[in-house]
Amino acid sequence: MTDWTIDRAVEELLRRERERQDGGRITDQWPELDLATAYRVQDALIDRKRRAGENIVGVKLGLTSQAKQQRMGIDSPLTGWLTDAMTLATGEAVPVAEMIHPRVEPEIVFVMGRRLEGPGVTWEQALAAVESVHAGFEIIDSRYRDFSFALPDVVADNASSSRFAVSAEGFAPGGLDLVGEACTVSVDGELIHSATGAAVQGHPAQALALAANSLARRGIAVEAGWTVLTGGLTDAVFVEPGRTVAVEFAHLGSLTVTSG
Ligand code: 0L1
Ligand code: MG
Repeated sequence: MTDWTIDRAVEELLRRERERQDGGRITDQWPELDLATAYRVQDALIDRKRRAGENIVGVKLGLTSQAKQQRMGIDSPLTGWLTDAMTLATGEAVPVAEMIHPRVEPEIVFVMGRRLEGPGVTWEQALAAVESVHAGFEIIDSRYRDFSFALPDVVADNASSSRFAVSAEGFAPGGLDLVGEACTVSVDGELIHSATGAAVQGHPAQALALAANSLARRGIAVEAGWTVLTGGLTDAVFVEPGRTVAVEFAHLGSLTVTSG
């Protein structure tokens, strides 16, 4: 019989984040932690942050591309919460001193024009609810040693969320080929990864539909005005002091990641 509870898991994950200390998988000690309970941990963790003054500004998808799924050894997408405290302004350096082992990954980002409520949302309906499409990146910073986790662990850990940035310029979805949209990730000018929007569930709007449909199981809708990160197109790269990561999209624009 385990002595782990939702509250204890929340405390442990918040402590690791606060003290910049990673640790073992919760599922090693709490093997019965199932996905539904893991999402209750995630929601309780975000409630703690909200009580401390943070506001929800959107939702993120994770593990929506094969590159990410293969790297993490998990073949199922997941969702997590974005809060205003995670936002990086354009050009703002990543505060690596506040983090454990940050990595950056490129994201196609939607800003919602209309509320989207599952179940049964199709990718076409999802895309029709989007106000604008942006280039973006996410800084992930798992509270687990070496980013090693099972699906319930990473769900409980709010999908490794840490920071994110979104380009100021956005584009109406109608005029874009999001499947063919090309993206590269370079470190100090050296090309490390490339992909197209097809990497994200075949079409990034499929990821948005997936978010709406899976949030609906918890009675939650994707709200108008929310930011949605559709999931890393490529594997993530470490953010290291003194190095510059460039995330460049063919039509959505480019962002630079530095650390400070
Ligand atoms: O730590 C991770 O890689 C899991 C979070 C998923 C990030 C993503 O695919 O966008
Ligand atoms: Mg991501």
